Parts: sequence; structure tokens; C-alpha cells
Amino acid sequence: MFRKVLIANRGEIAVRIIRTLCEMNIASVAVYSDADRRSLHVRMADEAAHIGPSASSESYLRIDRILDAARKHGAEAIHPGYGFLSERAEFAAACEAAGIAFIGPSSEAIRAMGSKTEARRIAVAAGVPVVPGTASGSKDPAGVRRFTEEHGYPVILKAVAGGGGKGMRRVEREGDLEAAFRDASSEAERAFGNGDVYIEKFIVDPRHIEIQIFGDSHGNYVHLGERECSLQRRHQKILEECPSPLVAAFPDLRERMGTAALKAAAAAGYLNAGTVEFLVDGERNFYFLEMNTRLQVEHPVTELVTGLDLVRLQLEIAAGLPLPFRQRDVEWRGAAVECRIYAEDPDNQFFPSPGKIETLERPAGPGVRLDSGVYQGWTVPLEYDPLLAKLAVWAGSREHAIARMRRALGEYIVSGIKINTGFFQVLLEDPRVLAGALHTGLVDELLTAPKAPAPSGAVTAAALAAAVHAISRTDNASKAAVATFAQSSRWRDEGRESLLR
Ligand code: MV4
Repeated sequence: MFRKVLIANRGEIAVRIIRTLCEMNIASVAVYSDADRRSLHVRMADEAAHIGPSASSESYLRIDRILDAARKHGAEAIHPGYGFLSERAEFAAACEAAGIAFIGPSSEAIRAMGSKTEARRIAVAAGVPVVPGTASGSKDPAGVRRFTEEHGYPVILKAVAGGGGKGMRRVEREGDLEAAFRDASSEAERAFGNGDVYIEKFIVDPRHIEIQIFGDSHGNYVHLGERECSLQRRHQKILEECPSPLVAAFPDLRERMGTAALKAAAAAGYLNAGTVEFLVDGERNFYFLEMNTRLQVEHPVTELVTGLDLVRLQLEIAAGLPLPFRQRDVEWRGAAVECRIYAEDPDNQFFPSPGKIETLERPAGPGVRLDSGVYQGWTVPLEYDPLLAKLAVWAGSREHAIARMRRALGEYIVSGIKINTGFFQVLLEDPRVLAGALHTGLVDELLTAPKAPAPSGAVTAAALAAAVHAISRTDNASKAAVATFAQSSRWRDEGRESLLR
């Protein structure tokens, strides 16, 4: 096993990785920018290397400086975390060339999966269902027009180099196709330096369910089941859970999606941790969407339900060890929910709210896990993603996990900055969320729900009494709160083209 590992990341995920290194008696090397001199990950690591100014382009994205730090500190391996360089094939290749183990898949696998059409090709070749669409991208709309002539509307245009919603356009009718194609292509060119666009049939109100997989260097593959990630806002996941309520209701789905995910991974000769994303339609048909070649933000819900440490598995596989268990040994117990805690103000259009954390009270108690990258007295820098922490809970049932999450959210109190815990309280009161009837548009629907009419003096006591009788107290409270969020969210939407609705 490695004796020393460098973490090419910051914040809560760097802290998460350091914790496992500590348990495995592996020395940790943090890297930090000017803005992160006093950050928790630097304090927790055994050693630390300054890698440049606050701008990530001058620090966390600098392959040369990170490799210099690894050599200087004698690190034998680098864990990239998520974001930053984690899915840059050239970073994995540079590590390989420097004789430093990259804790993740090969640079070729990262490059292959970075092309959405190449990933689709691999899935198709492996016999995994994909959404009907074109096999390759183009800068010329002729190919996608031919597709719509055969398959009709609605469709979705996607950037070949895309991800996270950039370079995507939903198109409802022939008249909009040409302009949408040009928009998607130029947006993709600006964002990824590649304006190639392909087309898929649009799946209406899908669920987003992903499968965690692992492959080792001995040819063993296992899947660790699914995560339900349908609750998103503007292509950012905000709440994730395991099991998916859909899989809980139709358990054969886990086996079928797990097997499909492993077929795609094996076809790509995939090594280490990966996530295969699927869209699931109203008839429970699932379609391969893309494969993420990194440890994901939401990995804790899988850890809570399977009892495994995914970072430990990554380290063991990168060190050449075989997976320490077989597929039949994997068990899923109870239910886990995770909320992403952001320094942002839900009452003010979810604007980032960086600043000094004056006071901080952290949730704890039975079944509560807090993966946090902050401490009281620290100043949240404005240069980076404002994710402060992930609050995850485990309980015997989904119902209990949600109750436990609401209890833990209530215990999470900060002053000096705004956090989004109140928004989760509202979300976790919504009848559709409680019923597990999730889809990727649900959060936006909640946020744009019409504002309840203001109470008027003319309302009679009798009418009030009847209304109170008809609608439960929690329902009222949640509607009022949702209306507040809806109002602020509409401000943000002004002047912006809504991507998919
Ligand atoms: C889709 C889709 C419907 N049909 N593809 C959005 C992010 C990107 N990874 C893929 N996305 C979608 N692709 C087809 N053919 C709907 C979405 C989508 C979505 C997917 C996952 C999670 C949230 C989403 C929010 C809106 C749209």
C-alpha cells in the first residue's frame, strides 16, 4: 500500500479523503492556494504544499505545480477528488508519465467517457440501452434534422464534450431546431472548445438514477447499487438518496441496472470507481446517459447503506490489490439521504453567501454523518464552489431517514453567512418528495409554483375555518415557504432562457 498520498483538491472532499488515509496509516499531503491558507483540509493533513494564487486556474488546475508538490513531498499517489482535475485525461496521463499513481481510471478511459457520443457507442456495443439518438456529433444540423424527420419531437441537443447542462437545448418543434442547434454549438464551443452537437429523443420528466461501480486490476467488477439523484436545481444535485424509492418499489431494477452498468464498464476496460448514469422514464425503462470517472459528491449515501468505505476501495485498487469482496457479498441495509449544505441564501435567489462563519453548531447524534470542510471562525472564500458540507443520515427506513434528516437540519446552525438548510426543510415536507414520486423537474416545479394569494380582510371567519380544515397545517406552512422561494427564483430566471421547460 502507498505510504504517502497527495490530495489534489480542497474543502470537504479533501477532508473526506484525509480521514481514510489517516485510518489506513497513510501520510497525507494537502495542496492549497492563497485563499486556502487557513482551510480545514490544510490543518488536517500531515503535510501541505502551497501551489499558487487563489484563482483555481493558477492553483488547483495547475498540473505542473501539483506534480511538483507530489515530487517534493515524496507522494507515491494522487487522489483527485471531484471537480478540478479529476476528469482531465491529461492529468491522469501526466501522473502516469511521472510515475505517480493516479487514483482513478486510466487516462484513456477518462478520455473515452469524456466524449458523450463515444460513451454511447461503448454502451451500445455492450448491449446497454441508450436513448434513441445520433451516433456522432456535428457542427452541421443536417444530421439532427434527418433524426427528427424519423423520430419527431420533443428532442434534446447535447454537446459531445458536454456535461452539467452546458451546450444542451430542448427543442419542441421543427421551427426552433436550426436556432437551437446554433446556440448549443456555440455555447459548447465557448465552454469546451468543441462545438460538436448530437441529438436524442427527449425523455419527459425522467428520474436520474446512477449506479456505483468498481473494477480492479484483476478483472473483478462489482456494483454497489444505485443512488437516486432526481432532486436537482439547474443541473446541480441537491439531495441524493439510497435506495432509490423507485428501486425500493421495484427491486429487480437494481439487479438489471447494476448488470447493465457493469457491462458498460467492462466493455471500456474500466478500472477503479465509476458511476454510470441512467435516465428512467415513466414506464421504468432505463437508458444509459453517461459515465462519470470520478468519486462522486454523493458517495456517502452508498457508504451508509453498504457499510463500505469507497475511498479505501479506490486506494486498494490503485495499489494493485484485488477487490476485497464479490458481488454476492454486497448487502444494502436501511436508507440514507444526503443534503448538500451550501453557503447561499435561498431567500435571495440562492445567491452565494461567502464570509466569516461567526458561530457554528453541527448536527450529531444517532445515524448522522457530517462531511464538512469548514470550522467556526473560518472565512468561506468567494473563489470556489460554496459547498460547505454534506449532511447525510442513515436509518432503518426512508421515512425514518427523512425524519432524522429534518431533525439534523434543525440542529445545523450558523451565523455570519447564510446556508440553505431551510430550503431542505421545505423540500422534505413536499408530498411528492415524501411519496418518493421524484423526477428531475420537481425542484423547479416547486420553486415556480404560483404564490398563494395574500390573506384579505374580507375573508370571513367561516371561510378561514373551512380552509384550515381542508388543508393540513404542514401543507399550509410548506406552501407559504415554497412561495417565498418561488418568488426569489423567478427573479433569477428573468432574462435567462430556461433550458428544458
Ligand atoms: C436528457 C433529458 C431528457 N431526455 N436526455 C441534463 C444533464 C445531462 N447530464 C443530461 N440531462 C438530461 N438529459 C434526454 N434524452 C433530461 C435531462 C435533464 C436532467 C438529467 C439529469 C438530471 C437532471 C436533469 C435536469 C433537466 C434535464
